[in-house]
Amino acid sequence: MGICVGLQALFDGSSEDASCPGLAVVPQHLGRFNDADKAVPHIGWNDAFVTSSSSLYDLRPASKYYYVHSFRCAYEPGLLESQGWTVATAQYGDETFVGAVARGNILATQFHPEKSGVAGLRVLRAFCTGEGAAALGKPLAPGGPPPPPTASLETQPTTTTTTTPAAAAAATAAATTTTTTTTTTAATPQKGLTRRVIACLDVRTNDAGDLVVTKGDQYDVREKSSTANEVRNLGKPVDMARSYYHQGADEVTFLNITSFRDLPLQDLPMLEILRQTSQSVFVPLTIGGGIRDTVDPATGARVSALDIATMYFRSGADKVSIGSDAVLAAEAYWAAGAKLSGTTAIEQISAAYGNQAVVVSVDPKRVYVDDAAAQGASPHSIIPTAFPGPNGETHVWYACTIKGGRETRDLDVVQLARAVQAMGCGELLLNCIDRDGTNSGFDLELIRQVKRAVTIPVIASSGAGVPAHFEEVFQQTTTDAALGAGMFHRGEYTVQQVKEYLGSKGLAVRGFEG
Ligand code: 1PR
Repeated sequence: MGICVGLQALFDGSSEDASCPGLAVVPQHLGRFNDADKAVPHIGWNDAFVTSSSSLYDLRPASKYYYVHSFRCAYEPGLLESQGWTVATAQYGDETFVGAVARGNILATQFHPEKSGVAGLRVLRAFCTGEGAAALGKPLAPGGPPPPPTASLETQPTTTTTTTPAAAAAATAAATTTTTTTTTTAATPQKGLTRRVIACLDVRTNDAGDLVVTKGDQYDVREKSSTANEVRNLGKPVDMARSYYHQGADEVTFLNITSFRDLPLQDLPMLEILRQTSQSVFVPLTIGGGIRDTVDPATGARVSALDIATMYFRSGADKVSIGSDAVLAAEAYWAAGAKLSGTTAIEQISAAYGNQAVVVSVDPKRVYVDDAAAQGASPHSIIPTAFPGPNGETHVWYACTIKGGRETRDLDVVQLARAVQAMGCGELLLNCIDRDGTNSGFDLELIRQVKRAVTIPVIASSGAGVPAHFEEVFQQTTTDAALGAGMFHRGEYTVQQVKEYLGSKGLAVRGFEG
């Protein structure tokens, strides 16, 4: 069985590296997705439709599977089938590509079954039990394929989250023994890539030494209502991640928000959080915080960003997210005349694990300028804004910050985005300090500006307060995904409610299969 690049290795070869032949088990060549009209890598939940009405390791037409890749086998109708392969396909933009192939005892999937929730676990079970091989290619039972889930949002558990730590703990405990309700909206699942909804957990140690999920207002995570001014505690990371998985979150992101000052090597609880989460949460996990070259203060040994990323991957992460270090690397890139050094964390990690494994988390802040200044010789990408500054300024540029917004740099988001894409970053997590925790909606002007600058996928983040904000960002920008934090942590809305809302507006979403 081959998964993702494991499928690709079975082919003749790939334009990814012309000098490296494949195993040639499947006689076709792979090429890169065309990024003229869509973001590449292709990241998210898409179909695996069997091209014949026959069985292929329990793939189901109403299910969605998680893909993350830049290279693909373009589907040529009938070609592989004529050689005895059973084939499943998916569509991205105007390209139809091979999502899975099987013949004899060989199964290869371009998607990640281990990250595709219950739909993916069914494929693994069919492979491991031998049932998939035994049924391969046989006509499906009379009545067609196994009955599709009742809705594009299927049977889903509901959970409650609340604001106090004690109640949050009770609620997250309840998440493991959730009440099940059946959703009956949006009866026809939509084809193609779905809108990704991501739950983000900012994690840090509180004053009592416990690792907690917290949430800031414009990055300030300390309670203002109490005299103790303690770190806001919204619950336990693993329990909350599990709860969001059951609500249908398409990905879960952990940001270790104080690791710019603490070395993750010594942050074993964070690694343990990843290990525990990946045992029961079968969607992609991203981890950010402290990924940079550093020195272990205990031993004096140099630890590379690649070593730290490797540690995170081995603990269950699928992607690592780089914040502060990416800003410094981008500054060096432009100072060197847009030349790659080959030594940055982004370059090293993407060379070892692929572009799709490297996310850059951006923490930009609005800098207002008036029109006259906008016409001047500023090196920054200045745009008009519908939200004037405190002195009526009509234009804005977005300055990158480091160390959790504590330090503002003379680098704008467009400069950062272009530099990190050149270095091999596969996706941008685009926060906005001005909107963070405000519940006032995403900064659409920022998102549009960054989307225009790059071809890699962008995750819109900061400001979500109601499900309509997700609809707004998907309808009014070309963002590839949208992320929420506070509205989920405070129990105001569930991920499921956001998806139901998007579904009711005609946007394709993945339903949770329980
Ligand atoms: O710089 O590589 O060590 O990474 C540190 C990481 O920690 C960065 O990704 C940075 O964004 C994050 N971080 C640092 N300080 C904070 C903080 O809040 N004080 N959190 C922080 C960033 C912002 C979002 C948040 C959205 C959505 N969190 O991820 O989840 O704004 O919030 P909302 O929906 O409630 O508005 P490094």
